Amino acid sequence: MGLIVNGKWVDQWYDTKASKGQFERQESRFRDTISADPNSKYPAEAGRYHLYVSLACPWAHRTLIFRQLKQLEDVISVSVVKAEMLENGWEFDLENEQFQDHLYQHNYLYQLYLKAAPDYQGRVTVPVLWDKKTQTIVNNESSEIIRILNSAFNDITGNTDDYYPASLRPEIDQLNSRIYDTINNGVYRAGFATTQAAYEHAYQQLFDSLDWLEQHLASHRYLAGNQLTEADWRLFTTLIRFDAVYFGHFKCNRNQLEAFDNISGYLRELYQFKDVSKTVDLPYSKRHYYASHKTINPTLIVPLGPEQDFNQAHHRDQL
Ligand SMILES: N[C@@H](CCC(=O)N[C@@H](CS)C(=O)NCC(=O)O)C(=O)O
Repeated sequence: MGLIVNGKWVDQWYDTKASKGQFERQESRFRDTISADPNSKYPAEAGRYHLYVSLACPWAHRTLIFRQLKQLEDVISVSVVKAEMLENGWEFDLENEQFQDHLYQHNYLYQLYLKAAPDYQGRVTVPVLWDKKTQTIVNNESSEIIRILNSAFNDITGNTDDYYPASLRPEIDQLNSRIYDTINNGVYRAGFATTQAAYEHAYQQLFDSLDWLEQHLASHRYLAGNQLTEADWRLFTTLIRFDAVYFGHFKCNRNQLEAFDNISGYLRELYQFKDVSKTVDLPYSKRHYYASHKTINPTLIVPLGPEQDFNQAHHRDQL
């Protein structure tokens, strides 16, 4: 794990000294958009764009879910990096079709960032939304990529499902903000903390939010309104990894999600929705976290448990 400094890859773990042991996520640099307007910089076209993802990463996972829900499998192609992320950051495996860079046969994801912008400085993250035509990164911020996928290709696919409806936007924005800080990024803030105080602070905020969520979901089937929105999908990618990864590896261990009836029913409903389960790979995800973060798990041993079955009945339709 590392970053690009002056055009070169430097192997370095997150530096938390300046922030009193608190993990801080770097702002994404590429922030362009794709639009239905054929005269725009990046017009929506079938076959033009490509996603680079890791199946372990909750932010990249959002984009895979939207690709699935919005029926974009034949419109946007995908390359998946290897599960392990070690000295060279995200890598491809040239020997294995499943984990290849299908466009350029790169060995490492940082080579793609340098191809897009030789002056790029900083972390090399997934997801990346790539334009095959101009050979650059359109956007590497998942919260924006899912909004692009939510609407820009509607004329091509005919799928007009809207996960960010205008009437619910203020509510969705508010939910996203709390859930991002305390849950999505909260588990990382607990896991990557390097002082006891920073860990405890993140842990408290996380479980306060999960307690609130458990209560909210007792009387609401979904987070906002009576329909699935992006707020649910953004939350889902953290919840699905919780018991298998964050509970142990990131020390988010007051209790497992299994212990929350409403949250775990909700989680099963989302897992069973359409083809979402196709985007979930927990063995790969476990391998990524446990076998990459040497500072947290020096033996790199990947635990075998827990046994989980997200296909059980969820009973959420009674709400
Ligand atoms: N803001 C980004 C964050 C993406 C992100 O942090 N991805 C992680 C994987 S879960 C990553 O690639 N980390 C590599 C690194 O930080 O060096 C987004 O939401 O798209």
